Amino acid sequence: MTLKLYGGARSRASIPRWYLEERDIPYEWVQLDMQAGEHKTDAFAAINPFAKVPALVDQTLRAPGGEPLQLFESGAILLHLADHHAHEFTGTADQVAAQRALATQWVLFANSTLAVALFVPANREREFPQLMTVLDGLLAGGSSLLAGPWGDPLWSVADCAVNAYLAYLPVFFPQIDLTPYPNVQATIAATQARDAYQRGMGKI
Ligand SMILES: N[C@@H](CCC(=O)N[C@@H](CS)C(=O)NCC(=O)O)C(=O)O
Repeated sequence: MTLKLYGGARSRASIPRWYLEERDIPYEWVQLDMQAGEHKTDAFAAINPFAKVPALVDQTLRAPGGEPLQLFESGAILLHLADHHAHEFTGTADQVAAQRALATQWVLFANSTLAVALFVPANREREFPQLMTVLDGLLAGGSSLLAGPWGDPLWSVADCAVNAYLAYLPVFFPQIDLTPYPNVQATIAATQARDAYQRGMGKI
């Protein structure tokens, strides 16, 4: 298999796994037993020296040293899959550059701003309502965050990155009242109903 995705149960590796399932990209899933410390072995350190999942080994490309490309950070993996394997950014060179820039913006927003607002309790109180209010407006009508005249108007790597975190909300924070954010609630329901989400991510 040319793509190997390393992950663990209930880990962020489900996010790139969802993307791979959504785009029908063949891959091998390597589930590490993190309880048993399998992510802390020398063998895995050769793939991600920081001993965290997800990590991807892509045999279709070579790193500068000649070895197969190895990537860590879920956002970097998502953007690589979208760009190189799903060919998600299309059109003229300028359109591709704009789509790639916007996709990068949303993936970094999801993994830094949104993730920190959700998972760091102090930030959750301070930042959560403002972020949710803006997202709720942007998600009105069930539109893709990268909807536009080019690209897939229905679903994109930006939606994968952001909606994965939104769908974490009822799982990890069932006490948070989402009724002030009906479009976020609808997005979570629509996300959970996607077949590829259930295959890739539903096991969290
Ligand atoms: N920013 C990283 C976070 C990676 C991360 O913290 N992964 C967790 C699982 S969700 C992990 O491997 N933790 C194991 C450890 O820190 O020992 C990403 O998005 O990939």
